Amino acid sequence: MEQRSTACPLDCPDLCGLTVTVEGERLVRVDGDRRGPLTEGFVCGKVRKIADHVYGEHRVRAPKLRVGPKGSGQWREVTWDEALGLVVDRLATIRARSGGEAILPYHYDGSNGWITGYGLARRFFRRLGASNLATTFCAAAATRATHGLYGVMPGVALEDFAHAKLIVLWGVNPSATGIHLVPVIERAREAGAKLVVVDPRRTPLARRADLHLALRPGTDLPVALAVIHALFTRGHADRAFLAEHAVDVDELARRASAWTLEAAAHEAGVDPALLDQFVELYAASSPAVIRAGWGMERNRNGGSAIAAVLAVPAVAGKFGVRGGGYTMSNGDARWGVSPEPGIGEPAPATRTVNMSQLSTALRTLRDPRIECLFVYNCNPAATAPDQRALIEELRREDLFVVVHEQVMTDTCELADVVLPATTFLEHRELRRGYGTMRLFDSPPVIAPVGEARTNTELFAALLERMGLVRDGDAMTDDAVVSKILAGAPEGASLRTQLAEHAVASPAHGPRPVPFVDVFPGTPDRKIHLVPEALDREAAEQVPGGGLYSYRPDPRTDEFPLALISPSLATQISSTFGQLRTAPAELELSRADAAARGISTGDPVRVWNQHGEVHCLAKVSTDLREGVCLLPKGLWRKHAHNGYTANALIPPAVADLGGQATYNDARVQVAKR
Ligand SMILES: Nc1nc2c(c(=O)[nH]1)N[C@H]1C(S)=C(S)[C@@H](COP(=O)(O)OP(=O)(O)OC[C@H]3O[C@@H](n4cnc5c(=O)[nH]c(N)nc54)[C@H](O)[C@@H]3O)O[C@H]1N2
Ligand SMILES: Nc1nc2c(c(=O)[nH]1)N[C@H]1C(S)=C(S)[C@@H](COP(=O)(O)OP(=O)(O)OC[C@H]3O[C@@H](n4cnc5c(=O)[nH]c(N)nc54)[C@H](O)[C@@H]3O)O[C@H]1N2
Ligand SMILES: [Mo]
Repeated sequence: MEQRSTACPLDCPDLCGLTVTVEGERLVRVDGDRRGPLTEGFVCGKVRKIADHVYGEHRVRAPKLRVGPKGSGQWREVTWDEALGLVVDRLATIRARSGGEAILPYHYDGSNGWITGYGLARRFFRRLGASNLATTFCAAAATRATHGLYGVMPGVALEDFAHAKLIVLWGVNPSATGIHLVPVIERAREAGAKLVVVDPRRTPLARRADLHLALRPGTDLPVALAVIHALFTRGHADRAFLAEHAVDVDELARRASAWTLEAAAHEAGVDPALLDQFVELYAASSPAVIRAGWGMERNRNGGSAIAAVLAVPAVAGKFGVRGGGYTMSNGDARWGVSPEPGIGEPAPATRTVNMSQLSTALRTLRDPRIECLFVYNCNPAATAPDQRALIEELRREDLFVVVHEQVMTDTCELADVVLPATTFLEHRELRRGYGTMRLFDSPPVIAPVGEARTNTELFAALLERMGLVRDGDAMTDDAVVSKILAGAPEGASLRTQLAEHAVASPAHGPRPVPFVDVFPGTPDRKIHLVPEALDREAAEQVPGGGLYSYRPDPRTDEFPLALISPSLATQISSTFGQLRTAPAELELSRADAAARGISTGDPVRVWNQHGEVHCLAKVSTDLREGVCLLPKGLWRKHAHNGYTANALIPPAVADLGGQATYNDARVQVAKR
């Protein structure tokens, strides 16, 4: 037995250092270590059981070619040489006949690293002249809003929540999605901090909160604007801070004045007295931190909602003290290096396809139509919107689908070629946290399973076989890491830190205090409360509107219930879904269940104009009336008819960033 150090690059803010026990190059046990500030030696339940993922029956161990009709589950195992030969042949034929844009690379972040998430795949598809992909499943609206207001600037360090006197969890559920923040919140509470949760459902932390605003999904924008309006009109705005650090103050105040607390409370379906309490508590508390999450960006108003929520600490002047301000993505720590130099190829001026509208792109794009979908780090058949239409398109015999994967996902089942991929325990990765401000260089700690190859190995082989390699190209993980770290002055300090500890902090330190140690990354270093670019972009989506203009609830008499799909504690999106045996359950409020004669355990159907899901019902006391829930990340096998929440999600985008609107489904439910 031997213990080795690595880090967990799964899509989670916590970014844990890991101690991995290995016997004969095989994984025996995974524990959290203490190199990062939050992990405190414990690892989440998902990663503790990762051996079931690495060695389980669903693992793809060798390349496979489809032999029967699409989706029939008939495969022939082949050598890498044969599989690569076929892929290269098809790509070359499609490119020669229809142009590179007929090829669409399709990925999100997989394990969130700079090597597998970026890396040689980008170089390969750029050199092919393939279509570009806008990666909009997640954080697209949030990133646009944050960067519009603050530029690239890290927020409050998660470990500094311990200093806060008020913690506001706004559209975020750390009990499932970043558990290492929970003990920090508990410690702050023991020291007297108050807790507010803004979430349509009673999350585990909402149950313990001092105040829970159970608003209707998609109504964060009027609520945040009403809070801003009240801060201004009640004399709680920090005029000195705003004069020094912000622009567009009057314009924000003017736009916010459209919403009184009463009007916003009515729209959100909450008691106005609770909103009033929130304003007074927030104004009176310091340090006060708003932890903004991604639950509120995934609707028609998502971008403006995030912008309005992030404007709140500016208006109230909550920055400048440790534990005060906001936290959105701390991926905005100033690392001074980026993955781009590892690729060495600029993006071509080819067309861009929005990944959240894949069903529409496959159905309607012409000149050229998409003939090849090359999927890696992603499971769109389970995670993309408009699932029913998408699966119809993926079944097309004239669409060539390649999937590089660790396990036989729903997307693999619809592929022509499945190529076995390594997990993060089997390859090197460079990863910076988007919660904790650390950068880990995590080495492989076990031998690759079966014939699994890394993303780098796969795309290096494709570059070579298609004659696309150029002098000086980094072709291995090690060479890519060297190029990334050599790329900037800060690289030298990072290289030293990583060589010594395999973990590094940014130059501003791991716990910068906003407006003391770091300032907005906008050109004038000020907060732009109504950025022109965002205003213009929002106006394109909301005719006659702009930033902070509200689109009302899309519910109709036919489809009156809002369906949300928050994260499961047991998975990361659809990752690890193969290990879930429990069937899909639709959670309904007591009132909505009673109105339909539905009890826990009843088979139900949930439907709208996009699709239909057959599953079991669960009556929940944690949901407000008018809201139902099917979790994100379920696989097709979990529902009785092979469709998940994603079959109910419209292929529409939010007001900013082309963001998917996962929480904008409106549905009807009945007993089956
Ligand atoms: N265990 C686990 N951890 C994860 C993930 C996972 O799947 N499982 N996913 C990772 C990824 S990809 C991400 S992006 C993050 C996401 O992290 P979070 O943002 O915490 O994730 P969600 O569960 O999507 O949504 C959070 C909360 O938003 C609420 N919500 C839904 N609609 C609204 C709304 O309109 N307004 C408000 N205020 N709240 C709303 C939901 O009820 C939910 O409790 O977590 C990461 N960590
Ligand atoms: N209904 C609903 N759906 C949602 C959401 C929602 O709120 N509601 N939220 C969305 C969000 S926040 C996100 S981030 C997306 C995520 O959706 P996806 O991007 O599809 O992410 P995962 O479901 O985690 O699937 C990632 C896949 O990549 C594979 N993988 C991991 N590492 C590697 C690697 O190194 N190489 C290769 N080749 N493969 C690898 C994993 O095995 C896994 O199957 O889902 C979105 N889907
Ligand atoms: Mo995400």
